[in-house]
Amino acid sequence: MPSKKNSPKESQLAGTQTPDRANTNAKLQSLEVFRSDATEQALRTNQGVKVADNQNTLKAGARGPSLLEDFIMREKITHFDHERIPERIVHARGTGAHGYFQTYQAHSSLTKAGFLQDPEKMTPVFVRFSTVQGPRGSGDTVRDVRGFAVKFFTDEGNFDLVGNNMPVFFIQDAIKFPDFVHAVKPEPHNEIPTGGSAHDTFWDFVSLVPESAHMVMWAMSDRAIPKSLRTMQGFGVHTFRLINAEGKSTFVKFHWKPKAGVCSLVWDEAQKLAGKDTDYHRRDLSEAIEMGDYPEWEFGVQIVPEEDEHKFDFDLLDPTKLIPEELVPVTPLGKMVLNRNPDNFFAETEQVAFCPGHIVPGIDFSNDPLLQGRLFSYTDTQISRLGGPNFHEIPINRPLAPNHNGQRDAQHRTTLDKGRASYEPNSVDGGWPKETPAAASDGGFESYPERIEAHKIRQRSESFSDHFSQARLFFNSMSKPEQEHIIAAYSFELGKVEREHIRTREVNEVLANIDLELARRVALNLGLPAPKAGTVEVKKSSLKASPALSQMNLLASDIKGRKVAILVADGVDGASVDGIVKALEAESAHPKVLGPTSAPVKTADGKSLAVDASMEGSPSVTFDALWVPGGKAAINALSADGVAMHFLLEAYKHLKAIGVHADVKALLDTLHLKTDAGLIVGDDGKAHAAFITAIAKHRVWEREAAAKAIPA
Ligand code: HDE
Repeated sequence: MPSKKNSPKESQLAGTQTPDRANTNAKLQSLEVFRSDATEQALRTNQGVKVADNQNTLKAGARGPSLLEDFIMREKITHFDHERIPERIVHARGTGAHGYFQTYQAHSSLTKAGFLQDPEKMTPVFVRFSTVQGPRGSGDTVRDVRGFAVKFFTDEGNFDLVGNNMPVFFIQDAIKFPDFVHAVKPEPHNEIPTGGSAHDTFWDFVSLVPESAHMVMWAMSDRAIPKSLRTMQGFGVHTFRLINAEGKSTFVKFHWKPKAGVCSLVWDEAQKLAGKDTDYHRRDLSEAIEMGDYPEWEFGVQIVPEEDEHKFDFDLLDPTKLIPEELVPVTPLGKMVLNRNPDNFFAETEQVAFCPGHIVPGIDFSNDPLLQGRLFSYTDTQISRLGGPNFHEIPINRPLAPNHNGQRDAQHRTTLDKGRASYEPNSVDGGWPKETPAAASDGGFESYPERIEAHKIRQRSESFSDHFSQARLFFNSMSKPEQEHIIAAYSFELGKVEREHIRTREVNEVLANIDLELARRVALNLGLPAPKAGTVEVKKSSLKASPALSQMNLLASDIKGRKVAILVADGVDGASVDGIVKALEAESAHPKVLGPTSAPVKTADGKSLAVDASMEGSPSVTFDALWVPGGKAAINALSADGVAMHFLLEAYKHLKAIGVHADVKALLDTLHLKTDAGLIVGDDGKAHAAFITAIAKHRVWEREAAAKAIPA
């Protein structure tokens, strides 16, 4: 369990409170009158009547029939009968958190957006992370793209940046989205598989639609099995515009870079976690916030001046392309900190309604045809999901900025509009509410007056026709272990495809155009004939590799927030446990003492040592690293305990840092585990330091070949 509890108010108000910060928080809190607290309140009906008996239905006699007049029971059951709302068509499984955004400085040369001007200002945000394919109850750790949607409650209205943890997308035109989603969703006849893309219809579609090649490569990479939501990058994907006070437009791509570094699960671990802890990612996020380990991201933009729009060997409007950071580095704008868990999952995380069309003055769209389609889809889908056009009145969606206009009525309207005029212009209400002319700052929203002279046609731009060069760039930018994981992922997924012609098409017509060796290896694993070189002439990318794409280059240098299991049993050396706990806590990591059961164990010197959990209840897949302290009797007990042995073998197989007391060496030999850069034997300060260094490296990649032989 998390140790340092943080009440919502405390955590929201955490940090040095400048008057402005306090104001922002106070303003938010004062607007949150809808947060209901039942402490010391009587149980009442929805009509406010106090309830005397919440245990028994009104009946004719103790053993008689129930009476229709029982309005208390009827109200309660009727409400219950309607508790569910439709889940999101995609991104149904998600989790959210509150926090704030703070700009580093005024970015007035780029944009007039108010929340990007004053470094003292804290703009409240609500973030929802999600998977794409699975339903609401599906596993967190499946191979999938992750949604990364941020709602900024700015003083000038809500800005929703509805992005993903990958910088590109599967398709180029919104009209293909229903086709893509139908293909990736479970097969229609048996609704299998839940949460994944390893099935015929997905691979049928993507092997027929080569524009998906780049994004499929990302989905087969380690990015699709993130270690935690806190270790994911976020991307706005499309090119947007920022507009400054002079009306000057600049193209940008939005980026979120996590302070905790970028890292992933290994595939076997991800699969096991989907069963052992379906809630692994949402639990990690909410516990981190509870413990005060507030996740933090740097917000940045890649900036492309208008005049450079056509200077790249791809089209800025094509959402299947990224701008390599080596060509245009990310300029940091500010930071986002998540510091408050929702009080109510349904009211906040489920009812939050994002829309890429929610922008504020200083931000504008590009003509990316995928983005343009999204501008329609999100509001439309909320109308059926949230039951009408008033979803902006649901507390979590309400802007902090006032929102007076002539829109009235419809289902679930909660605002009581005063005045007679629900039209504009009017004279009966003094003309209010009135338009605000666009201005350098604080003016009304004005679209960027882009000049367009064109024919009305259904056509894909020729500049969107290169589908393989960035997929190749991505593969070439990966480290050896990352490339091996990609090969394994294609082999695993295509191995689940029943129709051979689909497997063959993906290998010969897609993979062979990306990289012949990749295609050859996958073909070998599938028992297909060796593919010939691809027939598509692939544009030469100006870069051989983009190091910014490899997660190996994106690790954090510290071990802050990492979870370390310490295995104990009766007879453990108490001082040995103390030593490692102190060393880890000094690095702000979270050691957890695990015993054979949840009961305390006896140390070698007869003291009682409380354990945080049992090894079975907190399996190795939920930890970053493992330590086995000294104490001969304890080591003997662990050696005879299958759960403990499995724990050790599995941590080794998943390439985690392991530190053991010298007395455990014999056991390592029995299990055929060889010491390496991440398997440290010793119990002194030097061993502790080596262990901490190994944890910071995240995985012991050089162990991967040896780990394959481990049956765990
Ligand atoms: Fe979405 N998407 N999407 N999408 N999307 C939805 O909106 C859609 C796309 C993304 O946590 C839906 O409220 C179309 C790209 C996220 O609530 C729906 C197209 C990116 C979320 C919808 C796309 C995204 C959604 C379902 C192609 C990354 C979850 C429920 C034109 C930049 C937001 C809802 C949350 C959700 C439509 C493509 C990200 C159906 C038509 C590209 C993070 O409206």
